[in-house]
This record gives sequence, structure tokens and C-alpha cells, in this order.
Amino acid sequence: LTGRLTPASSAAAEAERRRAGAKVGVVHFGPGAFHRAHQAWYFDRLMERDPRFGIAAVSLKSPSVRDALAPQDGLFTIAQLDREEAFHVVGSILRLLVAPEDPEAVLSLLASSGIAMVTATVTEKGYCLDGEGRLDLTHPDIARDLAGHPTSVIGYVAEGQRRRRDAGLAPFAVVSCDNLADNGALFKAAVVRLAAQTDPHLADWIEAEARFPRTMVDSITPATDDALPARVETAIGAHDAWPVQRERFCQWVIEDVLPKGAPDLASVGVELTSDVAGYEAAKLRLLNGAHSTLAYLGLLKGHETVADAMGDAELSSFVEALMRDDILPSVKAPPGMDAPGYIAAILERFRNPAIRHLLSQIAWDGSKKLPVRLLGTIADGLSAGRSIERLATPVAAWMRFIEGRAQAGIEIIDPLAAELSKATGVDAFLALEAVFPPALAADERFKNAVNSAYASL
Ligand code: CS2
Repeated sequence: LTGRLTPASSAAAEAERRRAGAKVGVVHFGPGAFHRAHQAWYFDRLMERDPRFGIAAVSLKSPSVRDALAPQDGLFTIAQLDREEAFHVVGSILRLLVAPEDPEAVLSLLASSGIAMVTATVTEKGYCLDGEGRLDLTHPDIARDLAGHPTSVIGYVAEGQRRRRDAGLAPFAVVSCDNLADNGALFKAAVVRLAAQTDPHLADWIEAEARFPRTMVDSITPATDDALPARVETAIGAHDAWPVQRERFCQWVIEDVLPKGAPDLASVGVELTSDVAGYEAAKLRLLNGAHSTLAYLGLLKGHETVADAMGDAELSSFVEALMRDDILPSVKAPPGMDAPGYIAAILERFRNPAIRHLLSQIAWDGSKKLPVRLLGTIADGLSAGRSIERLATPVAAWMRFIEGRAQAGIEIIDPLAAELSKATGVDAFLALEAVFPPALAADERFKNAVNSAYASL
């Protein structure tokens, strides 16, 4: 029997050495698997050079991460599962908070002078945006924020910045690590809009002073499954209550606008560039677009994981053609990127036999993912006069997938679940303005393509 992973366990020795003397300098909202596998890993290595930037991890809803990791002093394991495997104990999370239990603790932390950066992985829906990408003032969490009870990440960031301004401190930099196109600008506009409702001067101050860099994040991180803790325990010789798993590949590109005093993330392999847009479009449209395509088509064909779907020759050649012939023409790749090589590398990552990435996990929240991953590509294709037939197939497959779940009485995991469970037929889906911009929904070529794909599935 092995003991639990704690600072005293031998598996933790290296992580403890790196974090010796470290202080909290970063507040992170949403410490799910992706944050822990990705950003926490970069900060773990940074702490070794600079002890100012440990993480305080704030859960906005559930106490489950805190409950699992607090007895381990925030330590957890990243299992890198690939053709070669590796296990790292990470010590960058120094504090764990659950916002609804003590909002004041989160706010006073945000307003303390040592905090230089706020990061967020709250998923697409966590930003509470409407179909046009603007903050939805009618969203229940935003209504609570407006009533003076910070609830969403937008509410916490706005109130945290207000307290800093009032205390004469510089604003913290705000870094979205979610898969949204132009994530920094959307985050900023949402915070400014919220602030403007109650304090126009605060809105102006945030607009003028606070940095919200645009970012691209990439590392395939399947949710922790039942098999992982035992696998980790064998590897590290200690029991970790909630390890995470990811592929070896890991990339973080940040727009080079961080203020002075921000953590030197470039020193641990983060790419800083003035032009994130190309990286972002390549990643969201090629990787995530292909992922969602495999998810809906793969589930309809009875596959369970990404690797299974890639083992289906018909599906893998469909996805490859989609990426090369239909998506790539809409992507302005950053200078120096070898686009065919990028596509080949993604397909190879999808074939990773060492992880079971469930298609159902990727299929969640489709109403928020499709616009970012596929509909922008389709709109660009239409205006450039390209064919969009193949691109319409995953859109139709999403509709079929939702209908199938609803008919089977299976819970639909999506912020639009109530509306989606009632939708049947292409027209009903296309009428959802939160998903399909009206101009796209009205486009005859698009409607025809979706209808014929829907009929053929
Ligand atoms: C996936 C992403 O769950 C999903 O929707 O497409 O989480 C994907 O694995 C990551 O963006 C890869 O960086």
C-alpha cells in the first residue's frame, strides 16, 4: 500500500524543491484538467526561476478540485501519455479556493499587491456571451454580478480591478486560456461592459489600463478516467486523488502585450508574438474543427474515442480532406508555419494510442463550439465562393447527434440544452440565433448543403 501524495512523499521532492519559498502571484479561475495539465505545468517550471508566481486556483462552482487536492497541499500528477510516457508531480498550485463559499477571500486576493496576472479556463460558456459575442446581461450569473454578488469570472475580474483601482494599484493582466476566437478582446469587452453598467469610470480605466492578451492554447487533455489514478500510483509510488492526463505536445502562444512585472513565461517555453491570430485560427479551425467533426460523425457511427474514429478509414480520410481542402484555405497561417506539416501532426496526435479521448467529451457544448470551430470557416468559404458541402456535414451530424440524444432521453450537456432538446429538423436548428448568425442561417447555399448532409446521414 502506498501513502497519499503529500509534500512529504518522495514523489513530491522535485516539485517541493521548485516551489520552495514561492508566493501566490497568479489567480486562476477554473482549475479543471486542462488548466492543471497546461498552465500549471508552465508555472511549475517558472517557480524554479522566479518564486513570485505560484497559483491560487479558484473554482467558481464545485468544491471537488479543492476537496481532492487540499489534502495533498495542491500537489497533483500530470501523466504524459504518448508513444513514450512520463509522470510529473506539479507544485505550482499553492492555494485552492471555492468562490461561492467565500467570495470575499477571492476578491481580497485579487486586490492584493502581489497579484500580477489572472488566468482563466472556464470553457466557452463561462464567459456568458450571446450569439454575437457580447456579454449577455440577462445571463443569471451576470445578473448576480450586477446585483453586487460576483458569480461569473467576468464579475470577479471587474470587481477585482475596481478594488485595485481604488487602492491605487496597477490592474492585473487578464489571460483567457479558452478556445474562443480572439479570446482576449472578447474577455475584455465583456468585463468592460459589465463595469459600464454600474461604474463607467471603472469601465474606462479597465479599457485604458488593463491588458487582455489574445492567446492560443493547445494540449489534448482527456478527462481523468477511472484507470488513471492506479496507473499514476504505480508510476510515482504515491496515491494521487486526482491526477490529470495529456499528450506530450503542449503549446501556449500569448500576444506580446503583457505589462512590466508580468511573469516571464517565455523563459519556460511560452511563445510570445505580436500576431496570435494566425496560430489561433490554425488551431481552432484545423484541430478543434476536426475534433468536433470526428466527435459527431464518430459517435453516429458507433465509435467511442478519437483514436477509434481515426482507425475508421472512411472517417479519417474525410477529416483529412476537410482539413486540407476546406478548412486550410480559410486559415492565414503565421509566417513560417508549414501548414501541411501542421495538419499531418494533428492527425498523428489524434491517433495517439496511449490515451482514450472520449468523443462524447468533445461533443459537449456543441452550441458554443460549432460557431468558433466550423461556422466561421463556412462563412468565409461562402464569401470567397468556395464549396462548403463537406463542411456542412459535421454541422448536420451535430443536429442528428442532438436529436438522437433527446429521443433516447439522454441528458444533453450544453448551455442551450433546453432549446436543443426540443429542436427537430434542420430548420429548427438553424433558427437558433445563439448558434447560427441570421445571415448564415438564411444563406441558400448553406441551407441546401446542411439539408442534403442531414438527409444523407
Ligand atoms: C477538444 C479540446 O474537448 C474538446 O472540445 O476539442 O479540448 C482539444 O482537445 C484541445 O483544444 C486541444 O488543445
